[in-house]
Amino acid sequence: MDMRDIVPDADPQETREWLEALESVLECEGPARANFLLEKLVDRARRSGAYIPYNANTAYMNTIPTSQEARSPGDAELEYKIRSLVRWNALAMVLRANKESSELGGHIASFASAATLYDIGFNHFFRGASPSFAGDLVYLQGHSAPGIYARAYLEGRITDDQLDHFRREVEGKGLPSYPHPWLMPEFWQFPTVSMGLGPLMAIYQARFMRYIKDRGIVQPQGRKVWAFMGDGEMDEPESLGAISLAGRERLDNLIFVVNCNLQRLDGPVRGNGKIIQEFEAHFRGAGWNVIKVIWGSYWDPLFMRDKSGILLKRMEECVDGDYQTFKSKDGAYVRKHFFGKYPELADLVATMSDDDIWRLNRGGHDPHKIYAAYAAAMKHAGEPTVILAKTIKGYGMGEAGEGQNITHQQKKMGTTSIKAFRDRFAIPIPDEKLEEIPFYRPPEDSPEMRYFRERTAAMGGSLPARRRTAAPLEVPALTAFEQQLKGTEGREISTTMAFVRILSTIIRDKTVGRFVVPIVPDESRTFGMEGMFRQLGIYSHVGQLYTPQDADQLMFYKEDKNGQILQEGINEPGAMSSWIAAATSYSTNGVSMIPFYIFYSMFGFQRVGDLAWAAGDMRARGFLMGGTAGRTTLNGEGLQHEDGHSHVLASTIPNCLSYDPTFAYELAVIIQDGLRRMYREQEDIFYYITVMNENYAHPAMPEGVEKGILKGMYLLSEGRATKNQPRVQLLGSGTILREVIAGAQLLEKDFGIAADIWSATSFNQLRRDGLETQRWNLLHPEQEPRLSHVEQCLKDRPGPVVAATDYMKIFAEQVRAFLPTRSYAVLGTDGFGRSDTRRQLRKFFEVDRHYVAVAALKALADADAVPRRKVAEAIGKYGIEADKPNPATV
Ligand SMILES: Cc1ncc(C[n+]2csc(CCOP(=O)(O)OP(=O)(O)O)c2C)c(N)n1
Ligand SMILES: [Mg+2]
Repeated sequence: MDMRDIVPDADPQETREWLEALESVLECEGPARANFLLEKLVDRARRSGAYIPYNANTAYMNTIPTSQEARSPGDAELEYKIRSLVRWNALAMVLRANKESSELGGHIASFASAATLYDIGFNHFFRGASPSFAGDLVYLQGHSAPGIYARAYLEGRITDDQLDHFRREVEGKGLPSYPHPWLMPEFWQFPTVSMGLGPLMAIYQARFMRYIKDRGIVQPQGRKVWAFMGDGEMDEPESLGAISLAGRERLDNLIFVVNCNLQRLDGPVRGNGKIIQEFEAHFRGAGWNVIKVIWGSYWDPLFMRDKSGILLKRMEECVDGDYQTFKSKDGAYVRKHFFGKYPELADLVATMSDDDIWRLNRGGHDPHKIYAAYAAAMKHAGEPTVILAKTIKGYGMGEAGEGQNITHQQKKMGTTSIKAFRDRFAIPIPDEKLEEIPFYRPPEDSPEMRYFRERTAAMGGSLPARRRTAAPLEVPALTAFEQQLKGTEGREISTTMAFVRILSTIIRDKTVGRFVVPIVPDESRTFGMEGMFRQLGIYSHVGQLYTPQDADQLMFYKEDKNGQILQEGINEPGAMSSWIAAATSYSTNGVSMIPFYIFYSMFGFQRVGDLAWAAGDMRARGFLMGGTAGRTTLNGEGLQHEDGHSHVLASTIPNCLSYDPTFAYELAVIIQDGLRRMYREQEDIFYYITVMNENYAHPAMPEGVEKGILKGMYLLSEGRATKNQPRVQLLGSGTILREVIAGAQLLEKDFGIAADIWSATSFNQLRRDGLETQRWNLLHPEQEPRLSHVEQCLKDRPGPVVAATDYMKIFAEQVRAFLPTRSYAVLGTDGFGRSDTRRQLRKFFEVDRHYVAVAALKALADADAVPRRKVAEAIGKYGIEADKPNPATV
């Protein structure tokens, strides 16, 4: 028999004696002593060899006993009225939008289930920002947005007109579907609608809050991070993936609220199980304080009267599928199918009417139970808290959706349902007006509005609210990077090493150094950054409790309470979430931080693309450094590691600027300008910069190239200026620029062709500039046409254009549209990577110097500038196999 099976009570007399003994300990000596004794008993049983299965669950009841519930000091009746109005306006905005056009969509059922959870938080727990307090941070469930707008409407922060333009943003006054700081930069803080990212980011936000406190950058304020999420959302690996970090780090500044309405979009979350119990086990195992809010106050008297435990037994045996069905029916159904299972249980409710039974509420709809849970969470020290609140999806929607599988998608309601909703929540709108579904805001001097204003003031201000700027930072001038500007004088180093030196310079800077946050997944040694462990320390809230193995070495593994580095382990989504917390610190903490997240470029956008998108939406400011980049530059690591497309992915994020520099001085110019734009000018942009591990000599910066570096292309060197000599324009980026330079030498030496060489630091930026120019020209047909940067560079430079990079051809392809009358050939690394030496890989992918030369000759031959046989001659001379398989497809 499985020990977890429920066994009948073989000796009730003995059971009673044990229970009485326990009760007396609880009464006389308290719960700590009771716990001690219970643990001792279990331990003794285990030591004697008895198999006692581990059970991470407690009974399917509220965690906080009725006798210990903190009581709300608020006016429950007024709060109910206000909450009802918020419910109404949230519903009305979705229904009105969909009357206007059924294209618009929106959600009613999710907020309907969560309204009380939010309301108690806003009224009593979420503290707004003031000069002395930076504000609590609240991650709201994305598709509950209508409810949040509805509250802001009552506050007067959002107008009727705005509510009426929910999901109609193009004219400029509308409201975004979901929380998007990009679209409402003074309102929304956290984009949460991509399920799973909210919980993950909230955990790292709480940890980052502690990091800046431990490092003395901000003073302790007792701020909290609250995160609301759906029970269906918890199936995302991101949602639960970092809960052990929160437990391990004892983040008691973090509170999760999981709205367990038992449903997701298509149907039940766990029809055959109990989602609350499942979560309880996960979170308890991960070291969280778990507060279950399952049953509302109307159940309390039943629990009191039930001496045999039959009620709990029935509650335990029902699965979520049953609970959902009960709430989609009525009181009579619940009497028959829930209570009716056992005559003794049916007796318990015999004197109650069907309406009374129907009124037996769930914990997540009971303001008293929620208040008690939140109050306990606020007080709890040493662990993060999760509140598991049981609710009904579509609460109040009645026949139009309550507890029904279709409810998530329901954006329309018939007049009968609207009327029922109005009556249920006593909304003062007369029958004849119901058709219009008008918004309702009580008069300013009504008791509701006075109370509402009072509560908001008591909480220190309104939420959500977002700060757009922080004090600007005085960033180092370009001259600070003199070492990179003057080149390496023949010494061969990688751009990764150049970057580490640039980073050290910034960290040493007296003004901005302490705001730098170096973030690494388990990869510092790969990038030659291990020297920073000792120099800066790896952040740990507890410091270092052990003597590191390499303590006798110069660069030992130093963990430190004041450590500056965030070493996230093998955890790119976590590292990215830390980066986001730091990159938005100007807004959330009022202090600009300068995060550099250095990662294996293949495990960047490809792995955490959705977080990078969220970072764009959040107006993150910081640097993402894609290390070991380039499909043929990272040689031995093969298919999974060789990145030939991260720049293509980076280009999809509108406010991400990406660069593929070759030389140390380019890197210095880009980073310095990034510091200036993000931290002095406070532009909401972030950078993706690739750095490589190939060693070569770096020249000194030519004069006057800074602007070109930043715009994406500048003239690196000119071909010989002899008259009538065929000429080509060669573009290259990253390490492949060096193949382009070598290719130019071959062309000159072997074929007498002059080549101008361009360093194309950013094809992505060139494309953006080109598109903007094209657009302007389209809309201003009678004005002097403008030239894109590519055209400006190349207009007086004759000959076909050839570009080569270590990325897919589409990367350099992007500028073709801006060279309409020019021949333009592109070399790139389409296809899966493989392991070999750099030389072999570049030959395989057809991006080496020989291919550069052949491509240039072919373009010249097509223009009748050289005879066609010259191309064949080059193919022969350079040993190119004409019929080799296509690297893009093998
Ligand atoms: C990554 C991602 N996948 C899918 C969706 C689409 N989606 C929006 S809400 C939803 C159901 C949410 O269910 P749950 O988390 O239980 O929240 P509830 O609405 O029940 O409160 C889905 C699938 C999404 N927003 N993000
Ligand atoms: Mg749900």
